[in-house]
Amino acid sequence: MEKNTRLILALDVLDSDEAIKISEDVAEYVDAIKIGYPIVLACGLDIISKLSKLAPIIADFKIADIPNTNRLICEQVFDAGADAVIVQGFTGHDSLEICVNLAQERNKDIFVVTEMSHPGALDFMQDVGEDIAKMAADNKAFGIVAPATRPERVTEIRKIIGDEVTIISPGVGAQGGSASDVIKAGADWVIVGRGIYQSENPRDAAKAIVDEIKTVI
Ligand code: NUP
Repeated sequence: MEKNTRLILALDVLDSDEAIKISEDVAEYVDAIKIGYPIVLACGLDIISKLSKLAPIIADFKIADIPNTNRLICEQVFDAGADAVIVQGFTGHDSLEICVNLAQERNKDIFVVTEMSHPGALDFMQDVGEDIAKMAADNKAFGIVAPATRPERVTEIRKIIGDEVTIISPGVGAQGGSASDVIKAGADWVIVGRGIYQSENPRDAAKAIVDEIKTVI
């Protein structure tokens, strides 16, 4: 994934034509499109190969299973045309390692969730966020998913993982986070969903975020 605009579109829409139209409109301003359960359950796995013509695809399935099942899921998702998969870190090193090994064989990327962006992440996840970040770096994951709603945590996690591991950060806009603040805090990319696809003009919304990011890099 090339670091160019530093914006990733989270495409949580349920209609295939709408998904393609929005993606075409914003393609110039995004380095990747993140898809997840909502769009795949509504439109089918084929949507990945359709969208992959417009941008690299990150499959946000937050995989969280035993190593063998994780591998089977990653194989299906890579076969469907995704360039990267998001996995949960709390399942431990062996569940992660098998995904990273498969991704390396296929020239694909794995992102690991440390602590999520919503308030409930403080109930259980935040306490293990640093340990998960360290495990992700030790196992040579391509990147971490860390919360734009808590830029100070992104800075903490950056200290743990160093500069080799990337950080993609959701929570900008609808969840209250700021694109420029989290980039300053150490994120490589921001992930934005509703702030783009629910706006009247998704292309202008994407451009505005990219322009904001440019003011701090
Ligand atoms: O911690 C996370 N927070 C989060 O919002 C991890 C995620 N993967 N996401 C996803 O990012 C979420 O599922 C959605 O697809 C996107 C944020 O969308 P929005 O709040 O910008 O609409």
